[in-house]
Amino acid sequence: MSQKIRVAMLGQQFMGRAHSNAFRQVGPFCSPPLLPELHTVAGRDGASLTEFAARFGWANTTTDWRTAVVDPEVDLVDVATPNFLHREPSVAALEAGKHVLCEKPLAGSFEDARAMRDAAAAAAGRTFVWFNYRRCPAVATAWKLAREGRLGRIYHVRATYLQNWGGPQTPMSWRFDRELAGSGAHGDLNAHLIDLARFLVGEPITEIHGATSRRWVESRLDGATGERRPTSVDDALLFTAGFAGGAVGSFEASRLANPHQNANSIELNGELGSVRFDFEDMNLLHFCDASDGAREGGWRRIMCTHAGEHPYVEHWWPDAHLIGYEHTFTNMVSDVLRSLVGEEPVVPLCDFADAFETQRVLEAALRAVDERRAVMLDEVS
Ligand code: SOE
Repeated sequence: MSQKIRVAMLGQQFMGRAHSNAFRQVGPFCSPPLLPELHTVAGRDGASLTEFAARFGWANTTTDWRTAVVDPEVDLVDVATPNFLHREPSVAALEAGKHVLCEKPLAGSFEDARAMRDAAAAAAGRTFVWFNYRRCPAVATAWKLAREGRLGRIYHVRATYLQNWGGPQTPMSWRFDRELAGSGAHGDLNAHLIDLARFLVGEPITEIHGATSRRWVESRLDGATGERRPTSVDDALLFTAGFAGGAVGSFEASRLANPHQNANSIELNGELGSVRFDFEDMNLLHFCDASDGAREGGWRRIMCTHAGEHPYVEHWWPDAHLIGYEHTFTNMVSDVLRSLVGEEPVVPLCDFADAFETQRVLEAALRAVDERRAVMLDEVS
């Protein structure tokens, strides 16, 4: 019988649903050493919270997150709130001795991210950030190939995260307000790309060059007031980067990139091999082995659906059956629970210190845009 870990989750929107589902699925599918108990969900709107809790199986609700994060019955706090509301609850939970799981990016502002990193360094509890795409079997396979030396020295990284939901018809929300979100497509989407690039290459990004951003939609309808409100974030932000080992990288995030839906894609070209992943075909990894030579060389299409060969597949269906977005969150909870009892996660987890390194890159790119110059990462600490 696995021991329980009692969870309080803050937030009941999209990520609240994704995380709740993961906490519920992890037991039956992944047989973790600890079983999450859905203790308390906190949210601002009491009426919808009751319905949410009943739907996902949370035992208690509260509209006061402060009580939830210090509740002595809670072991782990999951922060699934908008970016401006990551710092306060995370720090309070760490000070109360809890483990903290926080939604990406680590924070909206660099200052908040720094405070969170420092609080984590001083705390007894463990920290984790929901960079869920590391746990697609195809991405984890790419990571293993890179670690086994199959790519050799990495020369190029090409990363694009393209979505199409950010047109003028999309109403105002916290995501379009720089005070609340920190940035737009950049913090939302480039955060994933930077995390994946750092994770796969295994080297820090040391310099940012050639950054530019655009905001095409200047105001949006506020559903609550019926009036238009000004937006203050980027709709797209592109930059180029250099890695410590000499690789170069290009990064593109856009919310107005028809016809892409959730095209989170990354390609690494190395001396010995290349990999390419696109979330819109998430079970597939393209791999090129340079030793195949000119006659037979090219991309191999690897369906990452074989237990024992491809990470995480053994949790799910018989070989060759596909998995989806929600599984990446469950795979992550499985690794978090294993890590909490001292077991190795299938691929490395991201803690606040690691997510802070991604936040430094986000911040450096913002400065590069604002100041129209190259920014070295050692300027950003
Ligand atoms: C919206 O752009 C969003 O939901 C992001 O916030 C997520 O992190 C990404 O995984 C999917 O798109």
